[in-house]
Amino acid sequence: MLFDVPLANLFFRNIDGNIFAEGSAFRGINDFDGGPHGACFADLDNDSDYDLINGTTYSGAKFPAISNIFRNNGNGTFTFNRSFSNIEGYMGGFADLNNDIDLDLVFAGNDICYLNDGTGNFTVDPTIPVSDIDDPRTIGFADIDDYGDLDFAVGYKRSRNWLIRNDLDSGNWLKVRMISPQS
Ligand SMILES: [Ca+2]
Ligand SMILES: [Ca+2]
Ligand SMILES: [Ca+2]
Ligand SMILES: [Ca+2]
Repeated sequence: MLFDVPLANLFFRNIDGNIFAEGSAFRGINDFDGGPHGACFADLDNDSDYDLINGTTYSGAKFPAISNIFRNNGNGTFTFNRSFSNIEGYMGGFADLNNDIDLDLVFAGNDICYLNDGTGNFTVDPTIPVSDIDDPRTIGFADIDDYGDLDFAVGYKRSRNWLIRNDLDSGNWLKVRMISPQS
């Protein structure tokens, strides 16, 4: 998938080996607002299909900074669900931040996160202690302190990078070490 300016928003489906067909209009995702860049697919509403969010980069009369969620109709076409206005960052990332088995949302560089109610509806929740950010680009999640919750890092182009530790004190988790049978 490719989003950029001045290119149109494009969706490429692999139809035969290294042959791709563009089908953004057919799939209902060609009408993004803003200067779209990062695309992230994840199952936001727990119905076993991949939904989509696009990140935006900058605001202005021509490209307002609006990120949109599109839900998968179950057949590879999408329906617009909701927008997020004035969002920092090239992309939104999904991870289960509160260990309740649904995917929550953080935009790279934003100072809030959004918690999922399990059906793909997001509400503003814990603040994220970032400051003096400039041009956030990307976000990645991992349990870096081995406490059973997902922490994350945000990469910036024009300011220092941030590593955010999740101080979750609720929710259940189990870490399993898989050991293959001895032959
Ligand atoms: Ca879904
Ligand atoms: Ca769906
Ligand atoms: Ca969650
Ligand atoms: Ca952690």
